[in-house]
Amino acid sequence: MPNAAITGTGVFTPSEIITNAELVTAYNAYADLWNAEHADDIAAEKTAAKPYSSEDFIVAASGIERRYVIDKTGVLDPTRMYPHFRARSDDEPSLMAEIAQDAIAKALAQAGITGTDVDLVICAASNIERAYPAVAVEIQQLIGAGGFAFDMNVACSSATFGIQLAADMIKAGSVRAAVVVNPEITSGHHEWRDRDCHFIFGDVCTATVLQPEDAASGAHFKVLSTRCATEFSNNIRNNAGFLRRTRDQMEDRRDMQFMQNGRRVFKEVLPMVSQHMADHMADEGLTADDLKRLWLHQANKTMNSYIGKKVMGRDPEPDEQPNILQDYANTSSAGSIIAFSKYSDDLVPGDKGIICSFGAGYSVGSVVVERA
Ligand code: CO8
Repeated sequence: MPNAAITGTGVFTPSEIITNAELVTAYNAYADLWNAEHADDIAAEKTAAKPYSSEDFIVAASGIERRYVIDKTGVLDPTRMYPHFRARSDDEPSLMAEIAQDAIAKALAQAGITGTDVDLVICAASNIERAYPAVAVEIQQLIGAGGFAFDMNVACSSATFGIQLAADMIKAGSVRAAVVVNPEITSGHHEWRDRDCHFIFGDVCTATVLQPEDAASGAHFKVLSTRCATEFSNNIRNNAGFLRRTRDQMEDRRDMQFMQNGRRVFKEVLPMVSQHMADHMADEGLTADDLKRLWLHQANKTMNSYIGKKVMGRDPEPDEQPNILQDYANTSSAGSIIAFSKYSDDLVPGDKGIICSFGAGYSVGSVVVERA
């Protein structure tokens, strides 16, 4: 059975940045408009006024300082608060496919192969822009790949779950070169009008190329082992879906965007992830001393520090557990892959590390890799 290897990664980063200052100014302007519109109800204590958001809170609670988005004008317009994406005809590449192409081109270049070498494309993301045909099949055609392609969604764990699928298929011999691509356009399904979470997300796309190890032409990472786990929870949820129009209460649209009970997520996911990583390491005969790096899901800096400390048995050095969320915010499934892509070149043959994602579902996925 051939061993699977990660032979290339790529990141598409949008050109537009929203700083916390810009975000808070827009949110507070929206709150002023809303409060003026509901002044009578607020005065009669029928509803509460919307309080202001604050930059200090955002940095202290999350570690996030800015985020990239595909369109900032729509997000920052207090009368709108979601992006403007131009309508596309069915004959044009969809937006997810377009950004996927960019990330995939970079990953393929690093792997030293072309799209025609690829025989599996998995588009793994926390929202897919249409039901069918699969965006992955569109991407397959755009990059000139053969074989087959499909979409999958495990929210923040989509990338690691996709990597496990691709690695298993490579080991089984059913594919020779796989691309797992994560176009995360979170700005489209985020609720920018909710003070509790308006600062959390950003847009990005990551791509990972996997091949049998003997096909790798340059430096690569052996996939030593993968592990995925899920446990049902309503604490991170989005109710948008095709049955929506069959129901009567169409006017309530808040639950069609990202919703979470952040405190409970924080409390429940931390032990789940720490135990998952500890079990995975123990089963692979690995101790903290064997690990050079942790590339964790990028949702919250305090959360990552806690997990890093649990796994390493001490506070990890910054270069042992790189964070990118201060610049990118939470990019759902792409976060751990951005960290891996940007902070793995310096490892030397024999160095080991773990890519780990966690989020809605709940879901947690870990990939143990070794530099070769
Ligand atoms: N400005 C000022 N004050 C605020 C703000 C704000 N923006 N927001 C809340 N506050 C106030 C609250 O009102 C509260 O005030 P009080 O104490 O008077 O009641 C106080 O600050 C504390 O509020 P919280 O308890 O909510 O704050 P926390 O310290 O818990 O921090 C976090 C909030 C940052 C959200 C934190 O709970 C967290 O990070 N939790 C984990 C989140 C997480 O990891 N979620 C994973 C989601 S991602 C995922 O799975 C992918 C889903 C699919 C992608 C969707 C893309 C759109």
